[in-house]
Amino acid sequence: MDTHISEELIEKLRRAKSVAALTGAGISAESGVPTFRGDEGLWKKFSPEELANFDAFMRNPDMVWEWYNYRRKIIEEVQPNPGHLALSKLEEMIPSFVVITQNVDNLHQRAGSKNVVELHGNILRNRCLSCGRIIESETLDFSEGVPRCPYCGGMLRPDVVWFGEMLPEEALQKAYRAAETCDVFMVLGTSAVVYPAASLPEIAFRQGAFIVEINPEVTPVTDFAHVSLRGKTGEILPKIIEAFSK
Ligand code: BJW
Ligand code: ZN
Repeated sequence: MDTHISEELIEKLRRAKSVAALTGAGISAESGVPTFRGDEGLWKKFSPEELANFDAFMRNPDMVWEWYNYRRKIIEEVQPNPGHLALSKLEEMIPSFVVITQNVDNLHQRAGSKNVVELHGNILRNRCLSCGRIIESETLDFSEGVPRCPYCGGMLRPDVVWFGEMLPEEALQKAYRAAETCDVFMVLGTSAVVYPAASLPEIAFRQGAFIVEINPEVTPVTDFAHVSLRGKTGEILPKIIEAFSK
């Protein structure tokens, strides 16, 4: 596995005015949060495409809620790992730094990152299908099945983005702007197959940004990344900080 941190990479980061980091489930894997794809990522043999869509929710809301409750419980019990913490340190070292995350687990914020763009929502929030109000997770009541809105009695759903749904407009615009203007674009722990997030590394590459990938596996980004580090973000990102700080 290539885990060598080159002088070129550190030099690019030192000179960068603007850095964007796109993160996926892999960055939270070392905290103990399951990823989506691959054998270990599947929940009760369902793929994320089968669970994370509105039709599946309407067909079987109890099952989809069971999946989210299972995941929320894990997320509440785990801690940010050295990968999350390294990104919050990088934010302090680089003039403009943004984390663009596909994760809904809040771990970047808990690690201290301030400039976080959430592309796929947040599992700690819920939304009423009838009146659109946002309801925090602590107040949910599952005693009679699918939780209901305390204001209008409508069905509640997690405030996340499912397949076939639009991403939050402001978050998406911020992400595109960062990809279009950054000097270095980091792709961290994502299989980079879900759009439109998966288009961001390519947009950054086409405008001339230096592309750095960290992932134990090959992804579609590997083809055009300037540097592909084959390892875990929780191990490699702290080494980058160490080399950067010397
Ligand atoms: C480690 C590690 C360690 C492990 N260190 N690394 C063709 C072109 C363009 C678009 C489409 C298209 N066909 C279909 C579409 C649309 C669709 C799409 O992209 N489908 C693809 C599957 C093809 N996209 C959408 O529908 C999106 N909306 C949209 O496009 O709106 C416009 C539109 C509207 C109507 C019709 C058509 C278009 C919405 C996508 C929403 C995705 N939602 C989910 C669920 C979010 C809520 C939740 O969490 O429950 O988002 S699905 C799931 O996948 C989740 C993730 O954010 C997302 C990405 O997964 P991620 O993070 O990459 O995880 P994994 O598991 O795939 O990968 C983990 C990686 O980590 C692996 O590579 C490991 O090797 C690595 N790893 N340990 C570093 N320690
Ligand atoms: Zn309501």
